Amino acid sequence: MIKPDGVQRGLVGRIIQRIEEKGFKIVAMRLSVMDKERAEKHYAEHAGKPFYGDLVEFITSGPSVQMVVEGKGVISAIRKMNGATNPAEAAPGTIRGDFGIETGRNVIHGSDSPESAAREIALHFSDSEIFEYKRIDEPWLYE
Ligand code: IDP
Repeated sequence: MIKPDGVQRGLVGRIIQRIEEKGFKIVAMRLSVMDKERAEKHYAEHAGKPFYGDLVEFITSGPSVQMVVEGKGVISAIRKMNGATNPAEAAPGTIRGDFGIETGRNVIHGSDSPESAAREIALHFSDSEIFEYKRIDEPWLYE
């Protein structure tokens, strides 16, 4: 997910470009303003933490881009591409390292396990919004 700060700062194109150029396939995508209920479910694991209220307020504050991205090793690769949660600690070359300053405005979210990906995909997309297709470069990406 490209968070509302990423959308407001005009970073959507550059972030999607990184994902596509890496070779990952976008199989679902939407721009929407997340409502409070969906945001609370999305971040349920953080409920009760001191930053939870601010996080829900921020994530619902404007349009964000939700995506389902597919490819071999995609979960760990995207988290590496996103960089450390705190942009101040994120390596240059990562999205947060290149585009962010503070943890509460860290531009992008990526699922951290197959289980959380499945839960988050089900929360944000219906089956009919997720597309199965071949990218023409797949034989040049996979041995
Ligand atoms: P992640 O996004 O790198 O997986 P998590 O620890 O799962 O990091 O935290 C989810 C999101 O909650 C972070 O991306 C960030 O937006 C926010 N967050 C986490 N810790 C803090 C904090 O200490 N202050 C403010 N926001 C935080």
